[in-house]
Parts: sequence; C-alpha cells; structure tokens
Amino acid sequence: MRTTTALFAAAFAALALSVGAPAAVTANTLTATDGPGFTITMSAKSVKAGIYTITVKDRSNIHDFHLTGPGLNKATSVAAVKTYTWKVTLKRGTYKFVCDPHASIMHGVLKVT
Ligand SMILES: [Cu+2]
Repeated sequence: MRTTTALFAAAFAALALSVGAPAAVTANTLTATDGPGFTITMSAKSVKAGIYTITVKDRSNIHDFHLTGPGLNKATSVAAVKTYTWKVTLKRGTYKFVCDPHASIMHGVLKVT
C-alpha cells in the first residue's frame, strides 16, 4: 500500500513537471548518421508532420548527409566530420536522404504523414 502511494506520488510529480515544461515534452527529435562505413541512417522511417530538431552525425570525410523533400534541401559537408543540429519543418510527403558521392548505395526515405 505504501509502495502504491509512493508510486502515485512519483507519477503525479512527473505529471506536474511535464505540465510545467511542455516544450521539452513535445520536442520532436530525429537522429541521422552517415559513416564511418558506407551506411546512412535516420532514426525513424515515418513521423508526423511538424517542427523537428534533427541531430546529424556526419562521421566521415568521404560522405555527406543530404536531406530533400517538401520545402527542404539541406546537406552536410562531405569533407567535414561534424555533428550538425538542424531545426526543420517536415511537411506531409516523402523525404529522401542520400550521401551525394555514393547516392546509389547510400540512401533512405523518411515518410511524413
Ligand atoms: Cu558516401
């Protein structure tokens, strides 16, 4: 019984915190990577339309990460090995991402509904 009360109190505290900080709770985040091998990834295959923060980890000096789709065309530098933070608006449709130098083998799709 005491455990149940404590759990309820913890849950209520968490709820109160979330109400106090809606921005943190509703943040839409994605993580994208390219390299170090011949791989390119996006952390989701499908997301709802909205404003997203995409952390792009460009881990190779022979690859880039290039995202295109409705209203968007953004790319990292091929030469740079760097983590980028992109704030983007994703609209309904199909977004494609590629590594430009190796687009035939390094590519993927992000659906936005
Ligand atoms: Cu590449």
